[in-house]
Amino acid sequence: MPRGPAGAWVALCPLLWTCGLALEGGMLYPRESPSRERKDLGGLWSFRADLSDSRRQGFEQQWYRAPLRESGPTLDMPVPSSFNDVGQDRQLRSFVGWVWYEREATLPQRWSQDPGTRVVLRIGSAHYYAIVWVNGVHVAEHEGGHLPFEADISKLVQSGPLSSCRITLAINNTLTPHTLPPGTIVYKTDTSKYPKGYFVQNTYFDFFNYAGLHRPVLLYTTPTTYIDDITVTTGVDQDTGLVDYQIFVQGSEHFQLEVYLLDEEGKVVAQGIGGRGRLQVPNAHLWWPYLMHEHPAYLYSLEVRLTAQMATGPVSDFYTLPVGIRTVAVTERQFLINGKPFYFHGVNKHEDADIRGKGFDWPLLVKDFNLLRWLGANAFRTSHYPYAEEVMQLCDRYGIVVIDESPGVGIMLVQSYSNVSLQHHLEVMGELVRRDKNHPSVVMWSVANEPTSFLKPAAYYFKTLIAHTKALDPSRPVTFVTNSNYEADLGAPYVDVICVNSYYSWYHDYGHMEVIQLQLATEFENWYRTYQKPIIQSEYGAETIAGFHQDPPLMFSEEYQKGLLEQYHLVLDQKRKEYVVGELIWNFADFMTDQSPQRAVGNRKGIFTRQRQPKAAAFLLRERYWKLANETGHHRSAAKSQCLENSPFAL
Ligand code: BDP
Repeated sequence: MPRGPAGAWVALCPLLWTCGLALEGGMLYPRESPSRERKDLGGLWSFRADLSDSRRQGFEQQWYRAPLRESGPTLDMPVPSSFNDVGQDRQLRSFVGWVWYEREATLPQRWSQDPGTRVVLRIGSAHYYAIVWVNGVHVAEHEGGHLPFEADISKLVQSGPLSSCRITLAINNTLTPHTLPPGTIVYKTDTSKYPKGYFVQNTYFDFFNYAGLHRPVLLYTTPTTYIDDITVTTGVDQDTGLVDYQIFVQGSEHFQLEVYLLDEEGKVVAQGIGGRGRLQVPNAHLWWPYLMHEHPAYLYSLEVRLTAQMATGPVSDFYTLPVGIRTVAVTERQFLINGKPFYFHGVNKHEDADIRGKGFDWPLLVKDFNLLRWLGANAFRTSHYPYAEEVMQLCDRYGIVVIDESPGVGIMLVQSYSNVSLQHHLEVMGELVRRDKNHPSVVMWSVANEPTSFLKPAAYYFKTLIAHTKALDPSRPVTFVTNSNYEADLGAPYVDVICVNSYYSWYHDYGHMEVIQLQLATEFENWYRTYQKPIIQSEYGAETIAGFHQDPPLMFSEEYQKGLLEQYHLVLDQKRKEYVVGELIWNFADFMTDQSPQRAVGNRKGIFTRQRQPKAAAFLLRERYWKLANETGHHRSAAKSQCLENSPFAL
């Protein structure tokens, strides 16, 4: 089915866009095991942007048919990385259309010769639309830049004498009113001002539309009868942990499954057989958030062993899933984890850094988690799209609680509420839940950020979307993040928690920090009176250029950012005794945006610079977050056990 306004699409897209495939199978993170191997395809790939006016030359000339270097000049492109900021070419930085990536992979002989081995190509994320060929044969297509997709390429790699294969991807970063996030292509037709065919891409969100292969690309193997998916939900009954599991197998109907739950010492604490069941763990160690318990983030390992009798002999597959036992519940005024009130004190992030853009990078990730723990942050929201799986794994390991957000940011236009858009959004929620359902750190889904939820079609859209998400995962609350007026918000009746963004004394009443307390308190009261649901201050902040100082404070100075935050904190401190259950600063770090007169080389509302150096506000928040943690009564021992001697409250 064609997607988007024909004019824009026909010019940029060679193929008709399909409406996204229904979810088939699981999306378990590829882990090595005695039955599974993996090969990372990170490194240098060959790259070319299709600069032709139509952006279709690559398809017309079938660049996937032969090595890319044979159809023209190529660049070296690192993977994972955005392609935008690694070069010196202005045209490539802001390029809109198809880019081509290619690399050869050499396979271990067994992979290409053993018919009992299944070889899978997995792309962690390709922004935004991707088509994949292996040795010139089309193997996959995927819409959406923030979730993984796979292709079973066993037949292809096992069909000839070759022990290597050529992987080609065409990736298009064009956004339409029906993509997530949405955007539009606008042709500038006034020939007195613009050359013929001139177009720009407009987006309705405040971050740069980085593109490319942003996350790891892997090859991995399983046996041909294999564990395809596992769903785990957990509960607690007195001191007993309950682990409900469901396992999906592909490749054969005749198999046995054994499951073992191991504690952190490797001791089996429960076991079961069959594709579904409940494991009971007496005196279970619960998964607690960071700073809420002296042993936060306790993870068990669920070892799944599959055996099947095939014509060729017995086959085994092994997969180990980390499992945190915890519960989540929402009352009229509280957010409960393991039955205890949880207060979110944390940040909103972006996947963003110098040079690599949105490219996954371990050093950056570890630095960010070290900063979060230094700050005493216990939570973040994946504003405004799903983050890399490796990020979620670290959240599980460190006890950082996550509000897991879909790429539904910038839903502004009426067309973005159409059935086509809704259908796609439902599919994206399906992909997100499928990928992240087993992470104990994920405590709530956020389906969108700041949609125009006062527009009439928003009522049906959000009712459907939220009901669908709850049906996919009944174990977690669902929200979307609003900045509209409490009376006008047509989605609010359907959410479990009200997440509100506000920028008092920044986007209005410039410089007048004295009005923040009144305005914020009034807003909280209005929301709570109307909906009787817990509230999270899901964004607040001020643009701050590191090193700008003004006292008395002026906008953009470090003093102003601090002063504004302090005014918010006064109100938050009153309302958290009632129904406010969290505060997430906008933003963890400065990040790149589109160019505009409002942005001085990106958004500067970070409490850290883009290079992760603290502004004065970071120290203010650090003091506050450790104090908040202290109030739970657990943090002293928690801080001690995690050797955080340098916390302001260390013993
Ligand atoms: C909020 C948006 C966020 C922006 C922020 C800002 O949710 O994406 O970056 O405003 O203006 O409304 O800094």
